[in-house]
Amino acid sequence: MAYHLPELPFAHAALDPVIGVKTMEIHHGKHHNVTNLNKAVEGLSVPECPNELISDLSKIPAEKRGAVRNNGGGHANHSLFWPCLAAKGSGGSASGALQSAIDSAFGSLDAMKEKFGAAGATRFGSGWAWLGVGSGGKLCICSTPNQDNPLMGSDVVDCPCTPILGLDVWEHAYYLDYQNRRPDYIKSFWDIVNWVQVSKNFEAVS
Ligand code: MN3
Repeated sequence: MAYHLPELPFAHAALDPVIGVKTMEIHHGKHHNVTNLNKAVEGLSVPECPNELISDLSKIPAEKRGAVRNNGGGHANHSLFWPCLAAKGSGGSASGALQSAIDSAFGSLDAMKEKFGAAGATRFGSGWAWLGVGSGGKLCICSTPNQDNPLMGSDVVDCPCTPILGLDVWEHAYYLDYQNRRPDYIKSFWDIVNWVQVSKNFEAVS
């Protein structure tokens, strides 16, 4: 069993200028790397799906758990992230079901964006902002440090849920394009969200 780097569902230049070609080449080609994950799980019987792998870290031997948390989390996070992006103008809009869930949880799409943006902007250091489906099927927003994922559960994260949209707020995700201006990156991110994919992710959980 070896994990593989998923192909990008678009060209490296497709997201320019929101995310530039150089950032995409380095981010997908270098930072999203499964080599250390495959080393960490060598000899273990592990599920093929990275989401399943990170959902129960207690199954991983203690001496490898930290490496699987970091590298498995990174693989799961980026594997969700790439398909949630699309060239400006091509991402469509939220399905009726997703829009209703957003309205009921946050009041409006704009209110959701504001809360999500704040989660990403206030995450100290490296991490992710998430829109996820929590207990009772209600949408929630949170952020996690490093490569933690809300699927890791309440032992690891303070916002257990199933993410349907994630935003990488590590500096490697935006520094070439925005330098220290993380809030500008987050604001521009909404121009390249693939709402068709996010709606599919929502349906798969609901
Ligand atoms: Mn990254």
